[in-house]
Amino acid sequence: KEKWPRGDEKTWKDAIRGVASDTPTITKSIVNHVQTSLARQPHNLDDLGAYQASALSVRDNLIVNWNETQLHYTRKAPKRAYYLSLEFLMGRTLDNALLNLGLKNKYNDSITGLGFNLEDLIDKERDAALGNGGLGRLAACYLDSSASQELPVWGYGLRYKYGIFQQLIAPDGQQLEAPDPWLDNQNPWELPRLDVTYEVRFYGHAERTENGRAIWSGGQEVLAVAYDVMIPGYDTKNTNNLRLWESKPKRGFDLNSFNAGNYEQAVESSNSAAAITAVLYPNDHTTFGKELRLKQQYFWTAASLADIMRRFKNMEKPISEFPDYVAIQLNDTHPTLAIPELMRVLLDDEELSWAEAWQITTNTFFFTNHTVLPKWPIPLMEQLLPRHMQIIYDIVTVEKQFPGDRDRLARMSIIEEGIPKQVRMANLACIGSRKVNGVAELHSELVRTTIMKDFVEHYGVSKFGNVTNGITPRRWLDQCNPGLSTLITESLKIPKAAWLKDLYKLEGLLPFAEKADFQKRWAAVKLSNKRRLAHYVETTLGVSVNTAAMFDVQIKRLHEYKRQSLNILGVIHRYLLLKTLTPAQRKKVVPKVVFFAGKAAPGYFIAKLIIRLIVNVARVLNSDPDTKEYLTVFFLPDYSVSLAEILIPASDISQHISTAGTEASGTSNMKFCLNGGLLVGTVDGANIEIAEEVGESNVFFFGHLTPAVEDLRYQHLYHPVPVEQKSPALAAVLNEVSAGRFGDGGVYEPLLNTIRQHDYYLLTDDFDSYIRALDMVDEAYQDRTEWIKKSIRTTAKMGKFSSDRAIQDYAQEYWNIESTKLENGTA
Ligand code: T68
Repeated sequence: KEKWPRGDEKTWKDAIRGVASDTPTITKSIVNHVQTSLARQPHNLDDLGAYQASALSVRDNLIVNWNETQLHYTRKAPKRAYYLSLEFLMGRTLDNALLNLGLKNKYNDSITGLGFNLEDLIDKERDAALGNGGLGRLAACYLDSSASQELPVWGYGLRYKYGIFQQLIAPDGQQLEAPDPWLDNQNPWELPRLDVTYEVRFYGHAERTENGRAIWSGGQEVLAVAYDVMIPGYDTKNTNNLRLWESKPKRGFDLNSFNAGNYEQAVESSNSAAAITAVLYPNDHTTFGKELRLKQQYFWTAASLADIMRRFKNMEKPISEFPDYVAIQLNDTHPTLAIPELMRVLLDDEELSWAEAWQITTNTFFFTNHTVLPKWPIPLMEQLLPRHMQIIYDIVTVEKQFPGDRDRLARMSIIEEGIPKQVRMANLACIGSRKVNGVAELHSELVRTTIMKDFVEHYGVSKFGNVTNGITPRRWLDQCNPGLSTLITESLKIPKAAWLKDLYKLEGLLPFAEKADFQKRWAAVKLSNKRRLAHYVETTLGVSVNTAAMFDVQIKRLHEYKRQSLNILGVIHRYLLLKTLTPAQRKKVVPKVVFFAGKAAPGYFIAKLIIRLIVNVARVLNSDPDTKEYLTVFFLPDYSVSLAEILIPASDISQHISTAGTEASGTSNMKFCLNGGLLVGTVDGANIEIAEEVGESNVFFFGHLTPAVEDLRYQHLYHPVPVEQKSPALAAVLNEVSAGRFGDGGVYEPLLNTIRQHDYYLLTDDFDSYIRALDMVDEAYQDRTEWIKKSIRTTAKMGKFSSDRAIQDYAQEYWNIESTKLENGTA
């Protein structure tokens, strides 16, 4: 081996920089970046330039820690876990990195000294929005918790050139979509690793040879290029890695065509390679049957597995020990192709027997179910991935020892008969994994008793667990609600890091719920957060907001099952009631501002119609002189992680009102409660566990329970009862909409018909109890002191919902990995 370092050791050692941790060094580093990295002059530097220079300076610090952590992991060679997710909804990085590094105050001093305002610079950063919603944001929280707990966990995903679309709302309420060119201003938070590349093949032919092996050749080959995103832990030097793949043509372009003068042809193949990671699919819950989507899934799993395999091989251990060093978590069914891909590598490249390969594979993977079950049409799979289809058929043949009747066999099969035949990814993921889990108690129970019932009987119940989701308290309290964070630290009289790393310590707030002085400070923080939101609304929508009113918030993807429709119909009901009151009577009503935000999948017609209704209801209510003092509605366009950070701390009440049994968990419910907002919700997903923690008296539950849902749907289909009979209040609301009170009623007919006809999401069944729950909210809100107590107690009981707890569950019960702390100067 070569001597290291080359040249004189002292020369190197003296020159190697550490983390810039004092104000003069930080200032120097920022100015350096202004001058050299950005090639800009101090006298014409704007906020964007100052943001970029500050970000580059922080990035230098992250790189120092990241390098040392990676070297430390390589030397220690612990078992590692890999989190495969097609989505990482990271949001902004600067503020989070400063807080995790513990350098926010110092950077603030430097930046102030240079004549800028740190909060303004933070606002210049574009969100990294490489995800649709809960599933992608969960992945981001889990990375924060893994690094903060010094666990050797890497994320693997795709580096989409365009993230989730930008949402615009036309004056008539229609959602319009624009691209999200988030990389246009350059991205200081990633390190291009142009030397880390893998070739990924599509199409071609697979020819079986001997011993179950095959040679896969021909087709198209594209290159996967690694980009590394540094994930700083909180209050630790450990800095983990998120590796995102970009697709590139294997050769710049087709030289033969180019030389023959056919330039279009020459660039075509390079375009099709680049297309793979061009854009995030904006459909949550449904994206199947699309060839490009299947290409994304294979491209990403193949590159990630090749990278994992290379790292494992560097350790020079026997291949049979692979599962002792590698655990791979599949975030939903999207990465399921990793299972046949690992089999392909072990069979065709490593030349293992089927039994050896299957043993390794089924001890490596873990599968989390989040939602419905996508399938892939076999003709498409056969064409794109011929070798994987062979392996899937072999898994079907070899693993077909499921006993029982033909119906059960058919249900458990990886292949679904029909035209065309389909591959059931969830069944494949279950059969190929060591353990399967749902994301909240109720959901995991539904996985065990319905979705995977036959598999539970076959494998035994111990293969099927639950890990209730969690959220990182660093971003979702300390970062988004600094006022509350400071109040908590001062009151608990322990260092901030102590409770941020052990969220159960918030229970220490319980006695303060009774103290008048603390209640006052708690309420003052809430009010200042409401003012911050009001200021945002005023600057973006140009209208003023009554901060003395109750703030009621529903922010999530637009979906029929999430029932934003129930909320807006409830708002109309409240409005109609207000209109019947005398001015004197109105004065007794709790004034309320209702906020909505969320994107609809571009092709989801009914979801877009719901947005349109909300916007038009807002237009009518906000300009009605009789009522606008008491009830206003806002639809805030272009919901994002950064917008959530403003909305969540400002809420008095938030709505999580999915039809029972449809929301796997929900995670924003946890964020609101952590920030002292109370919940209105159905008995669904993690709402149930939140109520268990904070006590049912602090949650406003309503609606039918999961076991009733199936029967009610049956009734709607076969014994429908008119809305007028079931809920006269709802019928009155629907009639007002039809009659054109909020613009042309005809526009909304398709939406109203979903309710009047099969009412799959049971709005008619739940409407009256929903209204009663909101009445109880009003009543409780009138008693300000009691309300503040509820708010404090809610925050105090949120310990369970830290993503640190969730990640500990995965590390211990699933992955079997341990913390590997980077001590000062370890590496
Ligand atoms: C969500 N799922 C669940 N899916 O709906 C939510 N799906 O209850 C849960 O809290 C959260 O996962 C975390 O477990 C999603 O967000 C998707 O976004 C999605 C995207 C593409 C394809 C399928």
